[in-house]
Amino acid sequence: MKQILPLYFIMGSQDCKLDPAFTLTEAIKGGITCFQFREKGPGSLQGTEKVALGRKLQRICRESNIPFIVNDDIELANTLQADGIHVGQDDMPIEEVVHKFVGNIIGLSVHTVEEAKQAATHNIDYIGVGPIFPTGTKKDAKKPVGASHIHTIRDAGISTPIVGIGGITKQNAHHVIQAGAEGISLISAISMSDYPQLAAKQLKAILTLA
Ligand code: 3NM
Repeated sequence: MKQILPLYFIMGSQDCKLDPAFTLTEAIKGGITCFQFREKGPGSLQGTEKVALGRKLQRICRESNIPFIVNDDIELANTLQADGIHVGQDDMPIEEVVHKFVGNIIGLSVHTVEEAKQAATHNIDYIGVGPIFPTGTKKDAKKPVGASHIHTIRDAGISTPIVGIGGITKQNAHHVIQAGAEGISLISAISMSDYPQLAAKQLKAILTLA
């Protein structure tokens, strides 16, 4: 997990300023360590179009040995034989995900220390803690918790690998790592950039310095 989590890029076609396949290819050149396909919310593709884009992006990840994780959709994750699945608190119960998903990586979004404790009792590979900072990408995001929340979760004795999520940019990424997270996960800082490769490279450099 320590190699997979540092620069975890999440994206769906609805998040992209440029072409999704181009954006992902550039982000990989820039040094992302993991990719999550999150085709969700207003403007997202459905049905066969969603599957086709998933396949295309998975192929790009495979060529560069980047883990390909599917957000929320267990059927798609199994159809594509994805490397992992990521679910939120309101998605399918985590016991069911652990039982039904045949790939290897399972990630869960948590907001509170209690949810992080619960996650630690299951076979979860990492937790996504957020939103750390205000985000405009997820319309129903909860109140930002701040980077110190990651410290609080660690102080509660939880050792599950953590990625921070929500509003992370090159200006604030170091706070997330310094608070004890194994990685940063983000959408718009790369997907909305005119230069996704450069955006990823700059974030990667910050991780090395943090
Ligand atoms: N989940 P950006 S915040 C997908 O708090 C997602 O669980 C969140 O997008 C959570 O990097 C978020 O553009 C959006 O802020 C992250």
